[in-house]
Amino acid sequence: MPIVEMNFDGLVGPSHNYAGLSLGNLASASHAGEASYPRAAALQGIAKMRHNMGLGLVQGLFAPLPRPNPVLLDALGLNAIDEADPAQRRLRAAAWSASSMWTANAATVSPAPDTADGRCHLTAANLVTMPHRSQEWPDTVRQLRLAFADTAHFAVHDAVPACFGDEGAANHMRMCVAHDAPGLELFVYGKTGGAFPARQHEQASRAVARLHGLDPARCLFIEQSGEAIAAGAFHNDVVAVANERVLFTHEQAFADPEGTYAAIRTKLPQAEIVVVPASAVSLADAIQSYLFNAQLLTLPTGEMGLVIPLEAWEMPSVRSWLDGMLASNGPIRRVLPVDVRQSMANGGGPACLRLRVVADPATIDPRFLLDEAKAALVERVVAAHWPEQIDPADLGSPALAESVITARAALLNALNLGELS
Ligand code: SUG
Repeated sequence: MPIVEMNFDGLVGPSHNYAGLSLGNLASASHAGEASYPRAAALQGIAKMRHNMGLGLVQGLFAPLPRPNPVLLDALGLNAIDEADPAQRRLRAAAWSASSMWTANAATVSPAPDTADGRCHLTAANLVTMPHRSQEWPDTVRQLRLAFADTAHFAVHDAVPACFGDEGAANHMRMCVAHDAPGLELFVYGKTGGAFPARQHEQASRAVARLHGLDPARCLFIEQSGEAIAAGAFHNDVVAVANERVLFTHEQAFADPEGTYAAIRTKLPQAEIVVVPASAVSLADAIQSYLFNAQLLTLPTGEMGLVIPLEAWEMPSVRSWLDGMLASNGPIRRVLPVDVRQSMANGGGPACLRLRVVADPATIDPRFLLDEAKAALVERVVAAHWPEQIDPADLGSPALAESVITARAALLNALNLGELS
């Protein structure tokens, strides 16, 4: 079977909530303290997966990680806290975060055509900049080693050391003439010193490239613009996305846009770079609408489609730019809006919710691949077990903890994934 691009979406976990934990993520900050709707959130995510399967694409699924996380609660001495202390409550909220749903931050993936040993390499992201995300990687790597257990085709690496922050595929893009051809891997890092943290460190990106055995001639290390980070682009995938020969980017995404485009064109002469100017869509509108946090997909017809959040479709500046693009003769031929509002309110659009893996589906543990019957099964588990609503003040409630733990156990049981219990 040929190697193809697959998208592995993280199922929204039963503890999905708005605790405002992510400094520099404007959506997370602006929805802090609101009630969340885990059941509706997970159903929205499954509907997106079904939508993309309906386009004729291979879809995968990752299970939520254990929450509240007993390892973090023990390690930080949070099993009995002073409820009057907001700092302790905030730390406890970290252990409840369902942030592993954003699988674009699970790992960086280099497909087999790019690597020295001809295997697909995955390095789990350490996510050290945000405490609530730094707890993810040991459980993430466990899941990756199960899904990609075939060591003839995959190598799964532990996260790079915590001295260098790594946010995974959200700060990595791959360009190529076709998914199964050797690619140009673009690593985007930030420089510290701005109003918000720069989460991706250049040395983490360089370490990942070495671990994956990439050819230095087919890698670019690109500085993200400080302006973009300060405006709320806490990951590069908030302002740029690539697929095959196309890079779709806001003009203020990179510190040196013209130099970046020139370097890409030198290494990949077939590259088509679609730049959205700030005069058409401001950085603020791009970040609020999540236009670029889109899935740019090659459809079975060969044309490219852009799966965007409804928020982007509804924003007048973005809509008029998209209408113009569709009327032109550009490489992106379809725009496909989806509703992931519950995730969006925490800063997670369609692209955050998926990890792209280019490989032969037959080499992947089938329990992680989705079809219509499995989507229906997961929907039934969610409908039966996911809490309908969580108020951030409920975090810490033993009854809620019990129902969240039971919900995940029901899912693992339904998917026959007892190894992850
Ligand atoms: O890391 N939000 C996530 C959103 C991740 C989006 N991923 C990509 N851009 N690929 C983050 O900031 C919010 C959690 C809270 O506030 O409770 C959160 O973690």
